[in-house]
Amino acid sequence: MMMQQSHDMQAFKDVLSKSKHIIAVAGAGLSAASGIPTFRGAGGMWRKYNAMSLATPEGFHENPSLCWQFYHYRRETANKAQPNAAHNALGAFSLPSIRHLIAPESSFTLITQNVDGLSVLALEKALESATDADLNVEQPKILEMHGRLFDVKCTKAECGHVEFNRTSPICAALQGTEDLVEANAMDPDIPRADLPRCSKCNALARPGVVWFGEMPVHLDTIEGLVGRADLCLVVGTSSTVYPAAVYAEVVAENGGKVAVFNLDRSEGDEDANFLFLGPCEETLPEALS
Ligand code: BJW
Ligand code: ZN
Repeated sequence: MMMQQSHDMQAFKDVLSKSKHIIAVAGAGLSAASGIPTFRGAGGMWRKYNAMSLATPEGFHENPSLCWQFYHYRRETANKAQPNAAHNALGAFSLPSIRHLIAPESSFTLITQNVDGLSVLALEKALESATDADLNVEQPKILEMHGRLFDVKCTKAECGHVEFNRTSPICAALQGTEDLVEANAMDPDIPRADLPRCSKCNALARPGVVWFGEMPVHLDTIEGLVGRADLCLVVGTSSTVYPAAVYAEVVAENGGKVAVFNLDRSEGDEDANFLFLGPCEETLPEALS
């Protein structure tokens, strides 16, 4: 029998209140209201820039100058951005003291594909009003599966040094190049010696994000959480990039429920139990309150 899809917020809240192992799988739409461009769709970055030159290890090694300018631009944009109401709703829901009023005795982890760090900032803000019970929770609250924009990673395998670095600009040679990126007129010739270097061994450094063909991070933990989840919220993702694209499907196959929050239709949303079309910065605060 065909499943009837619901758009009823109260019916969703009833399911939420009975769920015990809740996960959210988020994508670029979560940060759209914070002024961070998405990748696909109208205005998406992969419409204007070549993903294969900028978001693959091969593209980086071919031309680290172009790649670093793109990630410098992304760092500058993220540095100026603030969490929006959707990040804040997820941040508050991560605190047991708040969540247990909505979904008693449940666990919750946010699995995000975003690299901008805004969910972490929102959680830090929520933790400012946390109770002791909130602080003692051991389970991971946020898993940034595509890495972090502000991690800078050594390209030398023997070194492997990774450093969290929010410096703006990350090096003198990149200063002002964000305007060239905006105009899609990047300079392909910044000498390697002038690009970010490893602070330990001085080899060329790279952004600490996960590119196409690379293994996402925290996969073991994520697979464990997906395997036991009884509710999966899919927030602001086109659900076209693997492995994140399959998590909702796995939860559904295991008998769990899926709720999609997206501005527009997305891959596989016809199979979700709940579909809330609209800006997640509006739908999510209502759903998680
Ligand atoms: C709103 C909104 C609002 C807007 N409110 N909503 C063929 C078949 C199957 C797989 C493959 C294949 N060929 C290659 C692969 C593997 C590849 C892949 O999936 N490719 C596909 C393109 C086909 N995947 C990989 O290589 C991954 N690694 C991997 O598979 O390792 C092997 C392995 C893993 C596990 C088990 C076994 C083996 C790595 C993928 C790395 C992706 N990297 C990027 C760049 C990261 C760094 C950076 O940020 O620059 O990650 S690409 C880009 O896409 C970025 C994103 O995280 C990712 C997902 O995009 P997202 O978030 O969904 O954004 P959009 O723009 O697509 O969608 C935004 C959505 O928001 C839209 O739906 C809007 O409607 C919505 N929206 N405003 C609500 N206000
Ligand atoms: Zn190094």
